[in-house]
Amino acid sequence: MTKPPLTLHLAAPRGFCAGVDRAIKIVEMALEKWGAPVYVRHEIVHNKFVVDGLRDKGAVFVEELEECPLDRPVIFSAHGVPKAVPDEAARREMVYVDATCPLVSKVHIEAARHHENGLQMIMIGHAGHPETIGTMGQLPEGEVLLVETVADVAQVEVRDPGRLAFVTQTTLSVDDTVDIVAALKARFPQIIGPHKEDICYATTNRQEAVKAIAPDCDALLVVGAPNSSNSKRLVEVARKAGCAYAQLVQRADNIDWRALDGIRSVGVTAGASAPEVLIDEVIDAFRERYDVEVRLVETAQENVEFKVPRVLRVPA
Ligand code: 2E7
Ligand code: F3S
Repeated sequence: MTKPPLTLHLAAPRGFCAGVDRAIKIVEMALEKWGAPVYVRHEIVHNKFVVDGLRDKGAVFVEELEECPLDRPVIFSAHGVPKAVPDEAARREMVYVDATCPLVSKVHIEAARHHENGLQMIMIGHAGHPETIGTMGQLPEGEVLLVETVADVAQVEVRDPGRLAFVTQTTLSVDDTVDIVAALKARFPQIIGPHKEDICYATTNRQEAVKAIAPDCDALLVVGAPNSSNSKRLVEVARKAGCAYAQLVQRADNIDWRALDGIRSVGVTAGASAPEVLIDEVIDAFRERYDVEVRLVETAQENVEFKVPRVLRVPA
């Protein structure tokens, strides 16, 4: 039986970013240095395949520091942690390693600097996400107010409209954030902030690549996890850019083939926490059913790399 033709638009950049790469390497190095078990507070990155692989090597994933024994090392996930977490680990004299993405640490430092200058902070982010919890947790309770939408900006109650600064989550929708920042500046003309926002290079580039392919795709699949903020944003971007059917898939066996019935083109991309093997798996699944022509669409080249410490240092 002949297979129907299918053009597969493969987005680039896609998949692992520099912060994810570094965080995974830190866990692997910790396992080499200290042996198993090594504890990891929260999924090191939001991907089941990555987490399961590290668990097989001896990593134990927990949500709270209290779940870790005092005599084993603990690693903090790439998303960052509230200041109280390393403080508590130090108080308990635990060995800990911080795998927070350097681009998130930069936001933490900015927030602390504004606070020292007496400014109240507004964070643009998603409630309950670990990065938002970690960034807000850099400052005392009440010093960081959260806004998620343009509507929230109208409601937020600040101490002094003349003494405000803002930071953002790194994985937001670039376009939605433009609107929220504009609303903040309209209501609080003196607000201080980054040049645009704190959305990272990887988030920006993956959204741009999706925008480039979405209008040509009958369907678009984003390889990523349901708790992965940056991956969920890629689905939204695809829909907004004109692709009627955009879905998150964890791996090939998640694909709803019936929903794809009759398509002649498909887009494939992956969130920053999804390993390339899962993208290959998805492409192979299409090859089994279609006569696939892969078209790579590269909208940016990435050469960002974050140094992984050669030796894991333990805080004094
Ligand atoms: C850390 C940060 O693990 P992810 O899916 O995380 P998000 O934040 O998108 O849910 O992706 C990698 C990553 C992205 N941002 C890790 Cl702060
Ligand atoms: Fe860092 Fe951005 Fe990746 S904040 S972990 S480089 S998605």
